[in-house]
Amino acid sequence: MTEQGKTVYDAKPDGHQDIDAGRRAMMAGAASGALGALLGLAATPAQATSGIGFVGRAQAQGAAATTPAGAPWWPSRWGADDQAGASNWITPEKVLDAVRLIRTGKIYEMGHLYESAMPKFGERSFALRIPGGPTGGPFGANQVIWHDEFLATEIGQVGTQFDGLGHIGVAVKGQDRAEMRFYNGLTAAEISDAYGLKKLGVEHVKPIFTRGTLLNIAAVKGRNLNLGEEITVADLEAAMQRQNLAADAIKPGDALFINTGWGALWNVDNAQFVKGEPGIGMPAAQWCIQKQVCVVGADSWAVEVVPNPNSNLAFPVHQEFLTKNGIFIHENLNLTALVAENVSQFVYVMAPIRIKGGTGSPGRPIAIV
Ligand code: UVW
Repeated sequence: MTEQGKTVYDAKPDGHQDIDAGRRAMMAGAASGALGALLGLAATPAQATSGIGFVGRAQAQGAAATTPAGAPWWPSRWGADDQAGASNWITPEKVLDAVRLIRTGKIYEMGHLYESAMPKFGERSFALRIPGGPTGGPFGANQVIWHDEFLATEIGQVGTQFDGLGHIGVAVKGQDRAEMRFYNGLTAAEISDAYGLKKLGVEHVKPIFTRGTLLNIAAVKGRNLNLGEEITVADLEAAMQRQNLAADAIKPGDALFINTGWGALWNVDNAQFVKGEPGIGMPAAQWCIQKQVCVVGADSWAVEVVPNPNSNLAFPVHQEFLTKNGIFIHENLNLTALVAENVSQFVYVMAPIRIKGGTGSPGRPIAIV
């Protein structure tokens, strides 16, 4: 609803039960393309071709009370100007607490190789070229030669990727950029720019050195999880019990990782890997938020269940974590070595690359025990 030209949001509690008819129309409209098919969004042929979206339907009904993702979520707990989100948890005290988990000094890789053959979401690409061969030289009496690489890619959104706060938002009023809201309520009108985000770029994320916990859900189930299989709160708690982790083993500012077994498809059946995935749903996401974690990661490309069991929703956990709570998402992790050695807790180290205006970061996350 608007009041003197200003949008007013009802302070409804968080949740997705109150999706109105306009929103359903929006999701149905989105379902017309290949992405809609991937997400399992259903649309009648008439809806799919009508172009009826959230704005048109909502205006027609005089609705638009809350945001499509629930009540407004800004200002953030770290202040109205914050752009670092849950990386604010990483204080010197937190680092010293994490260090106590290091007993042997052994380091585990948590990322995959970056290569063009890796599975990629949608039409994303990764094209590496070494011009020349060698690129330069020979020069000087010493005949120096060198190689450079040229890389064309969605640098923060391919392979093992750390989603930043400018990656995901909520279109509150359809195509109105002044009402496309991101973390801290920042709008697309304020932050979007073809040459890099003006705010919420990944350069604002502080280096992360914290306690990490890996919950092996595949071990709880005794099998790798299936496409579209939702990980519940009961699954997370069963994994904690199975791994002899106390109920308070995950502390504020910790990172949480989930092994689904979906990673077994990486570079084995890439078409299946990106078709959908098992992952956490909204109740499990709320569980993570209550634990006040800094990062949630998994051996899958979105961490959350795709398609969502509620066929009206597309990537709601992304919005819940990144947009509303400033919690980072670390995707396409390689958890094989940690799982093989039954490692439950470790130090997690990830310093996102400071790509000015970037939506995310590649990197080489490690676990230390
Ligand atoms: C999207 O960008 C929609 O997904 P992801 O963050 O999993 O790459």
